[in-house]
Amino acid sequence: MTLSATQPKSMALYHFDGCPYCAMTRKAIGQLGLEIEQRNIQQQAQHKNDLVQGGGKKQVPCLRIEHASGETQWLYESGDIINFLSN
Ligand SMILES: N[C@@H](CCC(=O)N[C@@H](CS)C(=O)NCC(=O)O)C(=O)O
Repeated sequence: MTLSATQPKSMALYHFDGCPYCAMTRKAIGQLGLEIEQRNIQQQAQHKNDLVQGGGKKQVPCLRIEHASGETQWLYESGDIINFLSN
């Protein structure tokens, strides 16, 4: 993935294996050919803590977006994540 000034500085997907919404989001990421770091909240407690502290709730999938401006956004809802990544 090529980054430009208008694109996010970095992104990470908070997820876990048995979650169907996560599977759908991971599949879309693969189909879009994007390389996004995946943070499994069941495998690493730190990821779960970061998600709850940063995003405000323990719901997955959630895409953590670090914008070029420095602002951090926590995007919940598989549909919204896929829409965001598709644009
Ligand atoms: N509408 C949401 C549903 C996401 C959802 O229900 N995720 C479940 C896991 S499959 C979850 O995080 N539940 C809260 C919890 O496990 O504490 C979406 O499409 O992303």
